Amino acid sequence: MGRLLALTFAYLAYLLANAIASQRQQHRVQHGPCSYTFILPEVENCQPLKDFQVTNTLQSDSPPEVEPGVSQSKQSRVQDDRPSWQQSKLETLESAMENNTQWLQKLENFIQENVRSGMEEIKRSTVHTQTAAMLEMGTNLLSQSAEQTRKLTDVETQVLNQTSRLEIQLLEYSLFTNRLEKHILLQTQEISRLSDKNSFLEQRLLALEARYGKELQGLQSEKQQLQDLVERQSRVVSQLQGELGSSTLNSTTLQRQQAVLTDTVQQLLTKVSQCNEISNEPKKEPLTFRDCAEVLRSGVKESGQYTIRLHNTTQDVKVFCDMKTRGGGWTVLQHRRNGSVDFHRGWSDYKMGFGEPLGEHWLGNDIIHKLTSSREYSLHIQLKDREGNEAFSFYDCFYIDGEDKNYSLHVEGFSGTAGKTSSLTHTGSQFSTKDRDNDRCTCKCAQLASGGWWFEACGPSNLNGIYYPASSSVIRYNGIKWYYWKGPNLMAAMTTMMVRPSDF
Ligand SMILES: [Ca+2]
Repeated sequence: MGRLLALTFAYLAYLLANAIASQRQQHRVQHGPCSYTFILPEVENCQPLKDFQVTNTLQSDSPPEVEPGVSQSKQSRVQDDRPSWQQSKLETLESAMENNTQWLQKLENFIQENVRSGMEEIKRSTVHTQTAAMLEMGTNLLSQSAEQTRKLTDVETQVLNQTSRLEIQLLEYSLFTNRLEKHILLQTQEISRLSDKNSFLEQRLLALEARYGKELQGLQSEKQQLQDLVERQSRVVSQLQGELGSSTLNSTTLQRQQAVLTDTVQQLLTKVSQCNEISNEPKKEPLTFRDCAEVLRSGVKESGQYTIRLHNTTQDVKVFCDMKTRGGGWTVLQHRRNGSVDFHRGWSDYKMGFGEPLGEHWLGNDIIHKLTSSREYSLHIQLKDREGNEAFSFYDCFYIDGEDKNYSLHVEGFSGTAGKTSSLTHTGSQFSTKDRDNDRCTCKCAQLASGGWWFEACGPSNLNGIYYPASSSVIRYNGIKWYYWKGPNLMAAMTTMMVRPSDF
Protein backbone atom coordinates (compact mmCIF):
# COMPACT_ATOMS: atom_id res chain seq x y z
CA MET A 1 0.00 0.00 0.00
CA GLY A 2 2.85 2.32 0.90
CA ARG A 3 4.51 1.52 -2.39
CA LEU A 4 1.27 2.31 -4.23
CA LEU A 5 1.01 5.66 -2.50
CA ALA A 6 4.62 6.49 -3.25
CA LEU A 7 4.06 5.64 -6.88
CA THR A 8 0.94 7.80 -6.93
CA PHE A 9 2.78 10.78 -5.46
CA ALA A 10 5.68 10.36 -7.81
CA TYR A 11 3.29 10.29 -10.71
CA LEU A 12 1.49 13.36 -9.46
CA ALA A 13 4.76 15.19 -9.08
CA TYR A 14 5.70 14.19 -12.58
CA LEU A 15 2.35 15.48 -13.89
CA LEU A 16 2.78 18.64 -11.99
CA ALA A 17 6.22 19.18 -13.38
CA ASN A 18 4.95 18.48 -16.88
CA ALA A 19 2.04 20.83 -16.31
CA ILE A 20 4.34 23.50 -15.23
CA ALA A 21 6.89 22.84 -17.96
CA SER A 22 4.35 22.52 -20.79
CA GLN A 23 1.56 24.61 -22.07
CA ARG A 24 -1.23 21.99 -21.38
CA GLN A 25 -4.01 22.93 -19.09
CA GLN A 26 -5.72 19.56 -18.45
CA HIS A 27 -4.74 15.99 -17.64
CA ARG A 28 -6.81 12.91 -16.93
CA VAL A 29 -5.76 10.19 -14.49
CA GLN A 30 -7.58 6.77 -14.37
CA HIS A 31 -7.36 4.89 -11.13
CA GLY A 32 -9.61 1.75 -10.97
CA PRO A 33 -13.21 2.72 -11.56
CA CYS A 34 -12.44 6.39 -10.84
CA SER A 35 -11.00 8.99 -13.17
CA TYR A 36 -9.46 12.26 -12.10
CA THR A 37 -9.19 15.38 -14.27
CA PHE A 38 -6.70 18.06 -13.36
CA ILE A 39 -7.14 21.66 -14.62
CA LEU A 40 -3.99 23.63 -14.24
CA PRO A 41 -3.93 27.43 -13.95
CA GLU A 42 -3.38 29.49 -17.14
CA VAL A 43 0.09 31.06 -17.46
CA GLU A 44 0.06 32.05 -21.11
CA ASN A 45 0.91 35.53 -22.01
CA CYS A 46 3.06 35.53 -18.97
CA GLN A 47 6.45 36.42 -20.28
CA PRO A 48 9.01 35.68 -17.65
CA LEU A 49 11.69 38.14 -16.96
CA LYS A 50 15.03 37.62 -18.21
CA ASP A 51 16.36 37.29 -14.77
CA PHE A 52 13.43 35.18 -13.58
CA GLN A 53 14.55 32.18 -11.83
CA VAL A 54 12.49 29.36 -10.60
CA THR A 55 13.34 28.55 -7.12
CA ASN A 56 11.98 26.65 -4.30
CA THR A 57 11.08 29.70 -2.54
CA LEU A 58 7.85 29.82 -4.46
CA GLN A 59 5.72 30.90 -1.54
CA SER A 60 8.10 33.25 -0.17
CA ASP A 61 6.64 36.74 0.18
CA SER A 62 9.86 38.40 0.80
CA PRO A 63 12.02 39.69 -1.99
CA PRO A 64 15.13 37.80 -2.95
CA GLU A 65 18.20 38.46 -0.94
CA VAL A 66 20.89 40.54 -2.34
CA GLU A 67 23.98 38.70 -3.42
CA PRO A 68 27.10 39.58 -1.65
CA GLY A 69 29.33 41.67 -3.78
CA VAL A 70 26.45 43.66 -5.30
CA SER A 71 26.63 47.11 -4.37
CA GLN A 72 24.00 48.86 -2.39
CA SER A 73 23.61 51.30 -5.02
CA LYS A 74 22.72 48.87 -7.68
CA GLN A 75 19.95 47.42 -5.45
CA SER A 76 18.37 50.58 -4.83
CA ARG A 77 18.25 51.29 -8.61
CA VAL A 78 16.56 48.00 -9.44
CA GLN A 79 13.90 48.62 -6.82
CA ASP A 80 13.29 51.79 -8.33
CA ASP A 81 12.96 50.32 -11.84
CA ARG A 82 10.53 47.46 -10.92
CA PRO A 83 7.14 48.05 -12.50
CA SER A 84 4.08 47.63 -10.45
CA TRP A 85 2.34 45.06 -12.89
CA GLN A 86 5.09 42.64 -12.22
CA GLN A 87 4.45 42.71 -8.62
CA SER A 88 0.82 42.20 -9.11
CA LYS A 89 1.46 39.42 -11.54
CA LEU A 90 3.77 37.80 -9.11
CA GLU A 91 1.30 38.14 -6.37
CA THR A 92 -1.42 36.61 -8.60
CA LEU A 93 0.92 33.86 -9.52
CA GLU A 94 1.84 33.28 -5.91
CA SER A 95 -1.79 33.15 -4.88
CA ALA A 96 -2.55 30.78 -7.78
CA MET A 97 0.34 28.63 -6.70
CA GLU A 98 -0.88 28.74 -3.19
CA ASN A 99 -4.35 27.74 -4.37
CA ASN A 100 -2.89 25.01 -6.45
CA THR A 101 -0.85 23.85 -3.56
CA GLN A 102 -3.93 23.72 -1.36
CA TRP A 103 -5.90 22.09 -4.11
CA LEU A 104 -3.16 19.53 -4.50
CA GLN A 105 -3.18 18.91 -0.79
CA LYS A 106 -6.93 18.40 -0.90
CA LEU A 107 -6.53 16.26 -3.94
CA GLU A 108 -3.91 14.32 -2.17
CA ASN A 109 -6.13 13.89 0.82
CA PHE A 110 -9.05 12.97 -1.38
CA ILE A 111 -6.94 10.47 -3.25
CA GLN A 112 -5.58 9.15 -0.04
CA GLU A 113 -9.08 8.73 1.35
CA ASN A 114 -10.37 7.22 -1.86
CA VAL A 115 -7.40 4.94 -2.18
CA ARG A 116 -7.71 3.97 1.46
CA SER A 117 -11.41 3.35 1.13
CA GLY A 118 -10.84 1.48 -2.16
CA MET A 119 -8.10 -0.51 -0.61
CA GLU A 120 -10.29 -1.20 2.35
CA GLU A 121 -13.12 -2.04 0.00
CA ILE A 122 -10.81 -4.25 -2.01
CA LYS A 123 -9.49 -5.74 1.18
CA ARG A 124 -13.01 -6.32 2.41
CA SER A 125 -14.18 -7.70 -0.88
CA THR A 126 -11.05 -9.85 -1.07
CA VAL A 127 -11.61 -11.00 2.45
CA HIS A 128 -15.27 -11.52 1.65
CA THR A 129 -14.42 -13.40 -1.53
CA GLN A 130 -11.80 -15.43 0.22
CA THR A 131 -14.18 -16.04 3.08
CA ALA A 132 -16.88 -17.08 0.64
CA ALA A 133 -14.39 -19.29 -1.17
CA MET A 134 -13.24 -20.66 2.12
CA LEU A 135 -16.84 -21.17 3.15
CA GLU A 136 -17.62 -22.83 -0.17
CA MET A 137 -14.54 -24.97 0.16
CA GLY A 138 -15.53 -25.73 3.72
CA THR A 139 -19.03 -26.60 2.53
CA ASN A 140 -17.62 -28.76 -0.21
CA LEU A 141 -15.29 -30.39 2.23
CA LEU A 142 -18.12 -30.92 4.66
CA SER A 143 -20.35 -32.40 1.97
CA GLN A 144 -17.47 -34.58 0.74
CA SER A 145 -16.74 -35.53 4.30
CA ALA A 146 -20.41 -36.36 4.84
CA GLU A 147 -20.45 -38.40 1.61
CA GLN A 148 -17.29 -40.19 2.64
CA THR A 149 -18.72 -40.70 6.09
CA ARG A 150 -21.90 -42.11 4.57
CA LYS A 151 -19.88 -44.43 2.31
CA LEU A 152 -17.76 -45.44 5.24
CA THR A 153 -20.90 -46.12 7.20
CA ASP A 154 -22.27 -48.25 4.36
CA VAL A 155 -19.01 -50.13 4.08
CA GLU A 156 -18.91 -50.57 7.81
CA THR A 157 -22.48 -51.83 7.75
CA GLN A 158 -21.63 -54.24 4.96
CA VAL A 159 -18.53 -55.39 6.79
CA LEU A 160 -20.58 -55.85 9.94
CA ASN A 161 -23.21 -57.84 8.05
CA GLN A 162 -20.57 -59.95 6.38
CA THR A 163 -18.85 -60.49 9.69
CA SER A 164 -22.14 -61.52 11.25
CA ARG A 165 -22.84 -63.97 8.46
CA LEU A 166 -19.35 -65.37 8.70
CA GLU A 167 -19.72 -65.72 12.43
CA ILE A 168 -23.02 -67.53 11.95
CA GLN A 169 -21.48 -69.84 9.37
CA LEU A 170 -18.53 -70.42 11.62
CA LEU A 171 -20.88 -71.31 14.40
CA GLU A 172 -22.78 -73.70 12.15
CA TYR A 173 -19.53 -75.27 10.99
CA SER A 174 -18.47 -75.60 14.55
CA LEU A 175 -21.72 -77.38 15.42
CA PHE A 176 -21.40 -79.60 12.35
CA THR A 177 -17.81 -80.40 13.26
CA ASN A 178 -18.91 -81.32 16.74
CA ARG A 179 -21.56 -83.63 15.39
CA LEU A 180 -19.05 -85.21 13.00
CA GLU A 181 -16.58 -85.69 15.78
CA LYS A 182 -19.23 -87.40 17.87
CA HIS A 183 -20.18 -89.59 14.91
CA ILE A 184 -16.53 -90.45 14.20
CA LEU A 185 -16.04 -91.28 17.84
CA LEU A 186 -19.04 -93.64 17.75
CA GLN A 187 -17.81 -95.23 14.51
CA THR A 188 -14.35 -95.64 15.95
CA GLN A 189 -15.82 -97.36 18.99
CA GLU A 190 -17.90 -99.58 16.70
CA ILE A 191 -14.83 -100.43 14.57
CA SER A 192 -12.88 -101.22 17.67
CA ARG A 193 -15.68 -103.48 18.90
CA LEU A 194 -15.91 -105.22 15.51
CA SER A 195 -12.16 -105.58 15.38
CA ASP A 196 -12.22 -107.29 18.76
CA LYS A 197 -15.00 -109.55 17.58
CA ASN A 198 -13.13 -110.28 14.35
CA SER A 199 -9.96 -111.19 16.15
CA PHE A 200 -11.97 -113.45 18.44
CA LEU A 201 -13.59 -115.13 15.43
CA GLU A 202 -10.22 -115.47 13.71
CA GLN A 203 -8.85 -117.20 16.77
CA ARG A 204 -11.83 -119.52 16.80
CA LEU A 205 -11.42 -120.14 13.08
CA LEU A 206 -7.76 -120.92 13.52
CA ALA A 207 -8.60 -123.30 16.35
CA LEU A 208 -11.27 -124.98 14.23
CA GLU A 209 -8.92 -125.16 11.25
CA ALA A 210 -6.27 -126.75 13.37
CA ARG A 211 -8.73 -129.27 14.82
CA TYR A 212 -10.44 -130.14 11.55
CA GLY A 213 -7.14 -130.12 9.72
CA LYS A 214 -5.95 -132.90 11.96
CA GLU A 215 -9.21 -134.77 11.45
CA LEU A 216 -8.95 -134.21 7.69
CA GLN A 217 -5.43 -135.49 7.64
CA GLY A 218 -6.57 -138.56 9.59
CA LEU A 219 -9.42 -139.12 7.14
CA GLN A 220 -7.13 -138.69 4.18
CA SER A 221 -4.67 -141.18 5.55
CA GLU A 222 -7.56 -143.59 6.20
CA LYS A 223 -8.79 -143.03 2.65
CA GLN A 224 -5.32 -143.70 1.29
CA GLN A 225 -5.12 -146.88 3.33
CA LEU A 226 -8.51 -147.97 2.04
CA GLN A 227 -7.45 -147.24 -1.53
CA ASP A 228 -4.29 -149.26 -1.04
CA LEU A 229 -6.39 -152.08 0.39
CA VAL A 230 -8.78 -151.93 -2.55
CA GLU A 231 -5.89 -152.01 -4.99
CA ARG A 232 -4.34 -154.98 -3.23
CA GLN A 233 -7.65 -156.80 -3.22
CA SER A 234 -8.17 -155.99 -6.89
CA ARG A 235 -4.79 -157.47 -7.66
CA VAL A 236 -5.64 -160.54 -5.60
CA VAL A 237 -8.94 -160.85 -7.47
CA SER A 238 -7.16 -160.50 -10.80
CA GLN A 239 -4.66 -163.15 -9.77
CA LEU A 240 -7.48 -165.42 -8.69
CA GLN A 241 -9.26 -164.78 -11.97
CA GLY A 242 -6.09 -165.53 -13.85
CA GLU A 243 -5.62 -168.74 -11.89
CA LEU A 244 -9.22 -169.61 -12.51
CA GLY A 245 -8.84 -168.85 -16.19
CA SER A 246 -5.73 -170.97 -16.42
CA SER A 247 -7.48 -173.78 -14.56
CA THR A 248 -10.40 -173.65 -16.96
CA LEU A 249 -8.01 -173.10 -19.84
CA ASN A 250 -6.94 -176.71 -19.66
CA SER A 251 -10.41 -177.97 -20.36
CA THR A 252 -10.84 -175.22 -22.92
CA THR A 253 -7.58 -176.20 -24.57
CA LEU A 254 -8.79 -179.75 -24.77
CA GLN A 255 -12.05 -178.59 -26.26
CA ARG A 256 -10.20 -176.34 -28.67
CA GLN A 257 -7.87 -179.17 -29.65
CA GLN A 258 -10.92 -181.31 -30.19
CA ALA A 259 -12.47 -178.57 -32.29
CA VAL A 260 -9.22 -178.12 -34.21
CA LEU A 261 -9.06 -181.83 -34.81
CA THR A 262 -12.65 -181.78 -35.95
CA ASP A 263 -11.87 -178.84 -38.19
CA THR A 264 -8.82 -180.63 -39.52
CA VAL A 265 -10.86 -183.74 -40.18
CA GLN A 266 -13.45 -181.64 -41.92
CA GLN A 267 -10.79 -179.96 -43.99
CA LEU A 268 -9.28 -183.35 -44.86
CA LEU A 269 -12.67 -184.63 -45.80
CA THR A 270 -13.27 -181.51 -47.86
CA LYS A 271 -9.92 -181.91 -49.54
CA VAL A 272 -10.61 -185.57 -50.23
CA SER A 273 -13.95 -184.69 -51.73
CA GLN A 274 -12.33 -181.85 -53.65
CA CYS A 275 -9.69 -184.30 -54.93
CA ASN A 276 -12.43 -186.62 -55.96
CA GLU A 277 -14.25 -183.75 -57.62
CA ILE A 278 -11.04 -182.57 -59.28
CA SER A 279 -10.47 -186.07 -60.66
CA ASN A 280 -14.05 -186.19 -61.88
CA GLU A 281 -14.85 -182.60 -62.84
CA PRO A 282 -13.08 -179.75 -64.62
CA LYS A 283 -11.20 -177.35 -62.34
CA LYS A 284 -13.31 -174.53 -60.80
CA GLU A 285 -12.39 -171.18 -59.30
CA PRO A 286 -11.95 -171.40 -55.50
CA LEU A 287 -15.14 -170.25 -53.74
CA THR A 288 -15.07 -167.18 -51.51
CA PHE A 289 -17.79 -166.13 -49.07
CA ARG A 290 -18.39 -162.65 -47.83
CA ASP A 291 -20.18 -163.96 -44.71
CA CYS A 292 -21.62 -167.07 -43.13
CA ALA A 293 -24.94 -166.60 -44.92
CA GLU A 294 -23.15 -167.24 -48.20
CA VAL A 295 -21.38 -170.23 -46.64
CA LEU A 296 -24.78 -171.53 -45.65
CA ARG A 297 -26.12 -170.93 -49.13
CA SER A 298 -23.18 -172.87 -50.54
CA GLY A 299 -24.66 -175.89 -48.89
CA VAL A 300 -22.71 -176.11 -45.66
CA LYS A 301 -25.08 -176.86 -42.81
CA GLU A 302 -22.66 -177.42 -39.95
CA SER A 303 -21.76 -174.72 -37.46
CA GLY A 304 -18.03 -174.18 -37.18
CA GLN A 305 -15.05 -172.07 -38.22
CA TYR A 306 -15.00 -170.90 -41.81
CA THR A 307 -12.97 -168.45 -43.82
CA ILE A 308 -14.70 -165.49 -45.41
CA ARG A 309 -13.34 -162.68 -47.56
CA LEU A 310 -14.55 -159.22 -46.71
CA HIS A 311 -16.38 -157.52 -49.53
CA ASN A 312 -14.19 -155.65 -52.00
CA THR A 313 -11.01 -156.70 -50.16
CA THR A 314 -8.45 -159.46 -50.30
CA GLN A 315 -8.60 -159.89 -46.53
CA ASP A 316 -9.49 -163.40 -45.47
CA VAL A 317 -10.94 -163.75 -42.01
CA LYS A 318 -11.60 -166.83 -39.96
CA VAL A 319 -15.04 -166.67 -38.41
CA PHE A 320 -17.36 -168.96 -36.52
CA CYS A 321 -20.59 -169.63 -38.39
CA ASP A 322 -23.76 -170.47 -36.43
CA MET A 323 -25.82 -172.61 -38.81
CA LYS A 324 -28.47 -173.64 -36.26
CA THR A 325 -30.01 -170.60 -34.59
CA ARG A 326 -33.17 -169.31 -36.29
CA GLY A 327 -32.23 -170.75 -39.64
CA GLY A 328 -28.47 -170.34 -39.37
CA GLY A 329 -26.15 -168.26 -41.55
CA TRP A 330 -24.93 -166.13 -38.62
CA THR A 331 -21.45 -164.70 -38.60
CA VAL A 332 -20.34 -164.59 -34.94
CA LEU A 333 -18.82 -161.29 -33.74
CA GLN A 334 -18.44 -162.11 -30.05
CA HIS A 335 -18.67 -165.27 -28.02
CA ARG A 336 -18.21 -166.06 -24.33
CA ARG A 337 -18.92 -169.22 -22.50
CA ASN A 338 -16.36 -169.85 -19.77
CA GLY A 339 -14.24 -166.82 -19.02
CA SER A 340 -11.15 -168.44 -20.52
CA VAL A 341 -10.20 -165.26 -22.40
CA ASP A 342 -9.39 -161.93 -20.77
CA PHE A 343 -11.70 -159.28 -22.21
CA HIS A 344 -10.28 -156.38 -20.17
CA ARG A 345 -8.06 -155.21 -23.02
CA GLY A 346 -6.97 -152.05 -24.74
CA TRP A 347 -8.05 -150.23 -27.90
CA SER A 348 -5.73 -152.05 -30.35
CA ASP A 349 -6.85 -155.52 -29.21
CA TYR A 350 -10.49 -154.59 -29.74
CA LYS A 351 -9.55 -153.03 -33.06
CA MET A 352 -7.78 -156.14 -34.39
CA GLY A 353 -9.77 -158.78 -32.49
CA PHE A 354 -8.61 -161.43 -30.04
CA GLY A 355 -9.37 -164.98 -29.03
CA GLU A 356 -10.16 -167.85 -31.40
CA PRO A 357 -13.34 -168.25 -33.46
CA LEU A 358 -13.88 -171.70 -31.97
CA GLY A 359 -13.54 -170.40 -28.44
CA GLU A 360 -14.21 -167.10 -26.69
CA HIS A 361 -13.29 -164.21 -28.93
CA TRP A 362 -13.92 -160.72 -30.27
CA LEU A 363 -13.88 -160.62 -34.05
CA GLY A 364 -12.37 -157.12 -34.18
CA ASN A 365 -13.88 -153.68 -34.70
CA ASP A 366 -12.25 -153.10 -38.10
CA ILE A 367 -13.65 -156.39 -39.44
CA ILE A 368 -17.09 -155.71 -37.93
CA HIS A 369 -17.08 -152.24 -39.52
CA LYS A 370 -16.07 -153.54 -42.96
CA LEU A 371 -18.55 -156.40 -42.77
CA THR A 372 -21.59 -154.46 -41.54
CA SER A 373 -20.99 -151.45 -43.78
CA SER A 374 -20.80 -153.58 -46.95
CA ARG A 375 -24.51 -154.38 -46.82
CA GLU A 376 -27.42 -154.20 -44.37
CA TYR A 377 -27.15 -156.64 -41.49
CA SER A 378 -29.34 -157.67 -38.59
CA LEU A 379 -27.87 -158.29 -35.14
CA HIS A 380 -28.82 -161.21 -32.94
CA ILE A 381 -27.68 -161.42 -29.33
CA GLN A 382 -28.12 -164.82 -27.70
CA LEU A 383 -27.86 -165.07 -23.90
CA LYS A 384 -27.95 -167.90 -21.39
CA ASP A 385 -27.83 -167.64 -17.61
CA ARG A 386 -26.46 -170.08 -15.05
CA GLU A 387 -29.79 -171.76 -14.68
CA GLY A 388 -29.88 -172.57 -18.38
CA ASN A 389 -32.48 -169.92 -19.24
CA GLU A 390 -31.95 -168.52 -22.72
CA ALA A 391 -33.18 -165.27 -24.24
CA PHE A 392 -32.28 -163.06 -27.16
CA SER A 393 -32.37 -159.46 -28.35
CA PHE A 394 -32.74 -158.74 -32.02
CA TYR A 395 -32.09 -155.62 -34.09
CA ASP A 396 -33.30 -155.33 -37.67
CA CYS A 397 -30.46 -153.08 -38.66
CA PHE A 398 -26.98 -152.92 -37.25
CA TYR A 399 -23.65 -151.43 -38.28
CA ILE A 400 -20.72 -149.57 -36.77
CA ASP A 401 -18.64 -146.66 -38.12
CA GLY A 402 -14.90 -146.83 -38.71
CA GLU A 403 -12.13 -146.00 -36.31
CA ASP A 404 -12.23 -142.32 -37.35
CA LYS A 405 -15.62 -142.15 -35.60
CA ASN A 406 -14.58 -144.41 -32.74
CA TYR A 407 -16.69 -147.32 -34.11
CA SER A 408 -19.95 -145.53 -33.25
CA LEU A 409 -22.95 -147.84 -32.84
CA HIS A 410 -26.03 -147.82 -35.10
CA VAL A 411 -29.03 -150.02 -34.26
CA GLU A 412 -32.71 -150.00 -35.21
CA GLY A 413 -35.76 -152.24 -34.93
CA PHE A 414 -35.40 -153.80 -31.49
CA SER A 415 -37.27 -156.94 -30.54
CA GLY A 416 -36.63 -160.12 -28.52
CA THR A 417 -37.12 -161.84 -25.21
CA ALA A 418 -34.18 -160.53 -23.19
CA GLY A 419 -36.07 -157.57 -21.78
CA LYS A 420 -38.81 -155.42 -23.23
CA THR A 421 -36.43 -152.57 -23.66
CA SER A 422 -33.20 -152.54 -25.56
CA SER A 423 -30.19 -152.81 -23.34
CA LEU A 424 -27.87 -151.57 -26.06
CA THR A 425 -27.08 -147.88 -25.86
CA HIS A 426 -28.71 -145.70 -28.46
CA THR A 427 -27.40 -144.91 -31.89
CA GLY A 428 -24.31 -142.75 -31.91
CA SER A 429 -22.62 -144.14 -28.80
CA GLN A 430 -18.88 -144.43 -29.30
CA PHE A 431 -16.69 -147.39 -28.40
CA SER A 432 -14.43 -147.06 -25.34
CA THR A 433 -11.67 -149.17 -23.85
CA LYS A 434 -9.66 -148.78 -20.67
CA ASP A 435 -7.09 -146.74 -22.58
CA ARG A 436 -9.51 -144.78 -24.82
CA ASP A 437 -12.30 -142.89 -23.05
CA ASN A 438 -15.09 -141.91 -25.49
CA ASP A 439 -18.07 -142.22 -23.18
CA ARG A 440 -20.31 -139.45 -21.89
CA CYS A 441 -19.39 -139.89 -18.26
CA THR A 442 -16.93 -137.70 -16.39
CA CYS A 443 -15.57 -141.02 -15.18
CA LYS A 444 -13.99 -143.71 -17.39
CA CYS A 445 -16.64 -146.38 -17.83
CA ALA A 446 -14.28 -148.84 -19.50
CA GLN A 447 -12.11 -148.82 -16.38
CA LEU A 448 -15.02 -149.01 -13.95
CA ALA A 449 -17.08 -151.59 -15.85
CA SER A 450 -14.06 -153.25 -17.53
CA GLY A 451 -13.81 -154.44 -21.14
CA GLY A 452 -14.50 -152.51 -24.33
CA TRP A 453 -18.05 -151.47 -25.20
CA TRP A 454 -20.39 -148.76 -26.41
CA PHE A 455 -20.72 -147.11 -23.04
CA GLU A 456 -22.94 -144.14 -22.50
CA ALA A 457 -22.65 -143.07 -18.87
CA CYS A 458 -22.13 -145.90 -18.40
CA GLY A 459 -25.20 -147.54 -19.98
CA PRO A 460 -27.38 -150.59 -19.29
CA SER A 461 -25.24 -153.22 -21.00
CA ASN A 462 -21.72 -154.58 -21.27
CA LEU A 463 -21.28 -158.06 -22.73
CA ASN A 464 -17.49 -157.70 -22.53
CA GLY A 465 -17.39 -157.31 -18.74
CA ILE A 466 -15.64 -159.75 -16.41
CA TYR A 467 -16.93 -163.31 -16.66
CA TYR A 468 -17.71 -164.35 -13.08
CA PRO A 469 -17.73 -168.11 -12.85
CA ALA A 470 -20.30 -168.72 -10.12
CA SER A 471 -23.64 -167.32 -9.18
CA SER A 472 -23.50 -164.90 -6.31
CA SER A 473 -25.75 -162.52 -4.52
CA VAL A 474 -23.04 -159.88 -4.62
CA ILE A 475 -23.69 -157.22 -7.25
CA ARG A 476 -20.64 -156.81 -9.43
CA TYR A 477 -20.61 -153.62 -11.35
CA ASN A 478 -17.86 -154.77 -13.69
CA GLY A 479 -19.53 -158.08 -14.67
CA ILE A 480 -21.33 -159.06 -17.87
CA LYS A 481 -24.51 -156.98 -17.95
CA TRP A 482 -27.75 -156.95 -19.95
CA TYR A 483 -29.76 -154.78 -17.59
CA TYR A 484 -33.29 -155.07 -18.97
CA TRP A 485 -33.14 -158.86 -18.81
CA LYS A 486 -31.33 -159.64 -15.54
CA GLY A 487 -30.67 -156.31 -13.88
CA PRO A 488 -27.18 -155.17 -13.02
CA ASN A 489 -25.69 -158.61 -12.43
CA LEU A 490 -26.23 -161.18 -15.16
CA MET A 491 -23.82 -164.01 -14.22
CA ALA A 492 -24.04 -165.19 -17.79
CA ALA A 493 -23.18 -168.72 -18.79
CA MET A 494 -22.99 -167.80 -22.44
CA THR A 495 -23.18 -164.74 -24.71
CA THR A 496 -23.08 -164.59 -28.48
CA MET A 497 -23.30 -161.62 -30.82
CA MET A 498 -23.79 -162.49 -34.48
CA VAL A 499 -24.98 -160.86 -37.70
CA ARG A 500 -26.77 -161.98 -40.79
CA PRO A 501 -27.93 -160.02 -43.84
CA SER A 502 -31.27 -158.32 -43.16
CA ASP A 503 -32.73 -159.79 -46.33
CA PHE A 504 -31.69 -163.35 -45.48
CA1 LIG B 1 -15.51 -140.46 -19.74
